[in-house]
Amino acid sequence: MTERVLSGMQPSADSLHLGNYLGAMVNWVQLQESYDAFFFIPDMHAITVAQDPADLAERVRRTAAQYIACGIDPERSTLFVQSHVPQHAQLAWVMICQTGMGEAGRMTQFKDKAAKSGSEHAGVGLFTYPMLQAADILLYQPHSVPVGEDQKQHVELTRNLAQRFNHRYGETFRVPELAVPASGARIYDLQNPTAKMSKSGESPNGLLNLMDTDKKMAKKIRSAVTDDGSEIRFDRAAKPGISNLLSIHSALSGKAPSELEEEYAGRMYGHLKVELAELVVERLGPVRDRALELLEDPGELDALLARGAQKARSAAEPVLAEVYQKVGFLPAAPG
Ligand code: ATP
Ligand code: LTN
Repeated sequence: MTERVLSGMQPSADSLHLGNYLGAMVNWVQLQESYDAFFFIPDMHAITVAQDPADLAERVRRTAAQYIACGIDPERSTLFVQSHVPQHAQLAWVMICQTGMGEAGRMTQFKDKAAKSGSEHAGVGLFTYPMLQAADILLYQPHSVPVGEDQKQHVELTRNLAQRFNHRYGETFRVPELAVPASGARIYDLQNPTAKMSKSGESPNGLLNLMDTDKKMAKKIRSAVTDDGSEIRFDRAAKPGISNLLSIHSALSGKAPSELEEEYAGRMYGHLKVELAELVVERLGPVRDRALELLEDPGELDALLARGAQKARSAAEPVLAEVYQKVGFLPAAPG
């Protein structure tokens, strides 16, 4: 039987960014070739911070369109929206009841996000976010969960919860492996190249969006912050700006940074920027155009997501039923 993988990205902006694309999406697209892949849009996670309702619905569609435009094939992979599959919320409750206050309080993403909103104002949803994520994963019994470095702690918690449940109630869950891809590029902010590129970064020019116009993408690359000196060399500590541009180039062109150093020996920063801008536009322009094309027919997108949700529910239903039976819930009589 083909092994299964599962992952998701929050629909918390109008566009995915270059970090999401090179750090995760490119890897997902490859994985669907050899795995039974489940990719979903965690809209329930998105509401752990305030979202405008109309924006959220639109962003879910935009995220789905971008998944597909990047190469996720909805025929081959199961592509769905989290809130369309009620078993996620149902299993999340059971997971919450297995989790200790102490271990939940140690989650660094929770601590960071709670600090940002001022701990008194942080919603309880932020606290239970990792247990919902555990439910997302365990419902589908995946062999592994391809995520970035920042999600490692949540997958570790998921493994602990699976083991704890199995121990308390008898073998039920497969304990998933953590798959942080070694090849997944870590992309930094173009204006502040020691911070990771993120939707919540400080300068809009530091964030390269997949849905940006060609002109905007090129401009952001050309105005990226560079370092003192003039040598084009990969050295994360001494030359964070140039190293970031070389990483992006390397991830897009498939050339190793050392090869690029040779290619750019004796040339100026400006040359690297101009050529990288062309490469980015050449690669991401068609992705954006395809996403926009898909968004012209929201009915078709919704239908496709409905088919994905159906497939996901069929996989999730028996797992939740087993969990309910194991914890001792009285089966509801039919009718
Ligand atoms: P936030 O604005 O909350 O920081 P984000 O931009 O980091 O969000 P997520 O939705 O948390 O995006 O991440 C989706 C996926 O993209 C994860 O697997 C994550 O590891 C990966 N990812 C996000 N930013 C980068 C980056 N700068 N470089 C490489 N991978 C990234
Ligand atoms: N927390 C993840 C998104 C996410 C996820 C998941 C990833 C929610 N549920 C299950 C993998 C598996 C993020 O912010 N990137």
